[in-house]
Amino acid sequence: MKKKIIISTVAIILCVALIFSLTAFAGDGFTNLETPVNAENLASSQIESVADSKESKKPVNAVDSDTKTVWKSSKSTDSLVLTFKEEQTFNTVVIREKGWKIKNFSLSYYVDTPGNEHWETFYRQDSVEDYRYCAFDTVTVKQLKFEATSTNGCFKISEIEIYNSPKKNIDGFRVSDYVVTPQLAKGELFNPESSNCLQPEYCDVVNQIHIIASAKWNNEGELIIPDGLTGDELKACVKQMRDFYGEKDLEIFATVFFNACDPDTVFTQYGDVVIENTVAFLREYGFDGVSYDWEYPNRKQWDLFSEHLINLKKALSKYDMKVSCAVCPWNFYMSKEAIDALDQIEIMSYDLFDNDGNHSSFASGAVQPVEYFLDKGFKPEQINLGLPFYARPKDGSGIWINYDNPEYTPVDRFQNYSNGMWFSGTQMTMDKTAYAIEKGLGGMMIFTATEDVEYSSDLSLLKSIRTTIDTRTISDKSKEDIK
Ligand SMILES: [Ca+2]
Repeated sequence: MKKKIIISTVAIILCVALIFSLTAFAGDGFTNLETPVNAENLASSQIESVADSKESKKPVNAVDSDTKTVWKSSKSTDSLVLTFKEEQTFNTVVIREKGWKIKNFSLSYYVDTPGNEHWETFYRQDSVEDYRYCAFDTVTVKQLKFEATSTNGCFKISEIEIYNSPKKNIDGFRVSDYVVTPQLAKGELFNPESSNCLQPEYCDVVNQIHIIASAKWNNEGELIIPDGLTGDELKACVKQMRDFYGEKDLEIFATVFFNACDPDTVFTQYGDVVIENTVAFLREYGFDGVSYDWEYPNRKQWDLFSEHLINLKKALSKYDMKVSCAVCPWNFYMSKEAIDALDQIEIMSYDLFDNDGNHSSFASGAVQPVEYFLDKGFKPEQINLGLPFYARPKDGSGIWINYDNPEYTPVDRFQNYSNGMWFSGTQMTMDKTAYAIEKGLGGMMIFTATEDVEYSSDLSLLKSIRTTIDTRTISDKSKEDIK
């Protein structure tokens, strides 16, 4: 999370993030990433022919199921036409690029209606960057065209894969959002006059809310409700949110900050006290769990923090309450025991600038962060992948633009770059959500839903998440409903 809450901290770490991101994303480390789809690759089994603009033989290297062989384009913009033996139905394309030359690409199918023959573009996005997972509504076609429409020169495609990904049987896919206490306390979230008012459909998408900052530690290990809010008001806020949801699934977490104390003192002198106080606080105010957002522990503090998390989870288990952390894909030293103790993490997979200045591309905002935390030992189901509902400038400067800012909101579902700013647009949001489902992740995290456009708009990011879950998953619960 973070953003405007602690912009100055963000600005300082930005430089560090930039260095890490450039280092982390500068190779072709993910070209061989295993595709998680449980389906046949139609590009290897059902292809009759494949041709580029020069009709050379090399294009076959893009569909030979060997990531070491590549099709190298003969010019900076080029296309590949894949013709199936017969019409194929699919909803997913994976593209693997060696090197990072592609800056815009599209997918089209051929419409052979007599008198109206043409290539119909149904998907467009920006960079490929090693591994690009593209999710879309099912198409049934005889020919598919991949076209790189803007590049930094001749490019190399090692594989194009095509799948008809079946619906995954998932119950309880999490969608977490952050709300801030001032918005709650002022009643903005439920005031139709306010731009921060939650729309009724919010409850159909978001099923977990983290309230920032419900409390801060002081140096005696007490949990202090921040200025501007009384205990009764906080209690009322939690109740109001539950009333808003009625019978619908909802978990509410108290996000706790360490910025009003010396955490080392609390850990070493009040370790047991702060755990007792946390349990009491969560029970008193009606929370389902605690979520930490510590940006950022130093190396030694990671050990103290890890110990705290293990002991806290033990104490909260008695009450069936959860422990969660917002985390960044670098400088992460949590112990394996603490990793196992956590119920979930929210990956802050944004503000991570790639070579194009995109702070949450598919590579920097999905592939790299997910692999990072799987590699650390998290189970997929513990992970919530973060989605920014805001843009950052290409130059990485300290500016945040809300998605619903009319001067910047993308004009169609494929657009991520707008007026010098990088968003994760509607299609990108679908791709990341579908990828998370495919990888078996526990869910998504949003920062934050109040920045979305109206739910009725085709550009609504919340709606994009909902649509992706509906088209890519089926739950035992919904199966029972069908019966
Ligand atoms: Ca190949």
